[in-house]
Amino acid sequence: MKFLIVNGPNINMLGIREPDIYGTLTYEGLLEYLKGEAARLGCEVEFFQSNSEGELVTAIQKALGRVDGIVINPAAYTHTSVAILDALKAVSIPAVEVHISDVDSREAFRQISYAGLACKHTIKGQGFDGYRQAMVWLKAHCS
Ligand code: CA2
Repeated sequence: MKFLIVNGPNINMLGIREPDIYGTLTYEGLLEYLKGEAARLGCEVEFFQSNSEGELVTAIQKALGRVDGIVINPAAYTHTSVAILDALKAVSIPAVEVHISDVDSREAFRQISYAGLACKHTIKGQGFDGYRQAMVWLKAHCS
């Protein structure tokens, strides 16, 4: 199986600010960790991160016919973006939503997820391991 792992705005700042919420691993460190975990699962993986909503929509569209599953942390766009929701619905690729923090125990606005409406499963509050868990879930349910 091949997965696309999509990350939204400010995820490239991981490890630089707010380590109490988002941990101390950098974005590059996260990619290295996930490359290793994907290999252990016997899966291929590619990554995309952008701070721009339109670029995230385009990356999801371009995944059509190329990947078997999408792991997506739309970050702040989770709570605002109908465009990302529509892109996930348009490609209809099995998707799992990941949040590093436990959004349910944070501000009320973080408890609304538009993207999640198009995802088969959501993993919250598991830190960086949530992305690995999402790949495991997709492999078990969508292969
Ligand atoms: O918990 C998550 O993974 C979030 O998707 C992260 C988003 C936040 O807006 C969502 O509500 C929950 C924010 C990502 C920002 O990442 C930062 C990393 C380092 C320093 C500051 C922000």
